[in-house]
Amino acid sequence: MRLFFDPRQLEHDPGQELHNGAWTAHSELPGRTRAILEAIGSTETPQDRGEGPLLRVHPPSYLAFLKTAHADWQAAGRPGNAIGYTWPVARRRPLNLSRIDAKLGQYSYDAATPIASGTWSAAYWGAQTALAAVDASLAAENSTFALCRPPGHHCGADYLGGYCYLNNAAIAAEAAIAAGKRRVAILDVDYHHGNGTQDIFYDRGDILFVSIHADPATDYPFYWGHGDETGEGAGEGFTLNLPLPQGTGLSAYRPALATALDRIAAFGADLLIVSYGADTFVGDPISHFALETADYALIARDIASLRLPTVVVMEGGYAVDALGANVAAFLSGF
Ligand code: OKP
Ligand code: ZN
Repeated sequence: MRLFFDPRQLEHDPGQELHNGAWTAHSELPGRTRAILEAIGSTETPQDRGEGPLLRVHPPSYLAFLKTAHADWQAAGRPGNAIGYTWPVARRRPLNLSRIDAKLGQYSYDAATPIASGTWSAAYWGAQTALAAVDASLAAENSTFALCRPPGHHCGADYLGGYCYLNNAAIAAEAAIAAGKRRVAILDVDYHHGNGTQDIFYDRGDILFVSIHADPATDYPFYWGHGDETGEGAGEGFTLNLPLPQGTGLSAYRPALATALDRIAAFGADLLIVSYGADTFVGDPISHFALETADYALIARDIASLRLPTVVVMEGGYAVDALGANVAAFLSGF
């Protein structure tokens, strides 16, 4: 299995997040990635495929915002990292906004996702890592791992949130379509619903989105990931959400996985992209499922039984001491 990673992804260090009314240490640390690297051994550095593949998902205005947000924040004399304080919930529409605070509200949906000095570079190279993995999977018709950081699945076409700035899985899916693949399936097995990925492909019939996650009735991102969200227009029936209660362990997880895999098999995908989060682990500090390290090998083997070329894209996982072992167990299933 070829493994891809770019060290520039470590330059992102969000520091703090606003959580439950207080500044707390940010869970999405560079040390997460170092722990994974130690467990999986050497990786390949992606080539630079430029901004073209990112623009298949994200509009130029959003990329322009991301690139300069931290510098704009500093130019406004602000301390720390850029974060919004007001959000256009009603009738959000394209506006030519100049103030950094206005732009932050326009292009984000939460206060957990600060933009630091290294954020753009890290997110850019994370997306390049995903693109390198797709190309390798398509060329050899086998499975690859994209060690992306920061994660991507909460990020929509033109908004950041949930620790995510560029949607790596969506960028990978669009690259496969651009390379001539007709149908791409995305299986999201992070603890949290991949609301950004779902939103990007909600009206698409050629990109299936299937997600197993904590019930949004109790867990972030609250507003999306409910079972009655099934897609719209040409995408009706091409979104499948399988929410599970807090406390879920392997015995309840596996039947949901079987349902997800049946849907993917029926879809007839040419390529599978797995948004993999190890925050379903029993010891995860911000999550509430009960999977064990050894369970990841079983889950991955179930997924691999689809016999599809598969790109595993790293999303969350915050139990840093167990993260390397959890990722290695998952990859062993391929
Ligand atoms: C990113 B990924 C929990 C606060 C949750 C945001 C979570 C983002 C998760 N105490 N805040 O899906 O792992
Ligand atoms: Zn997560």
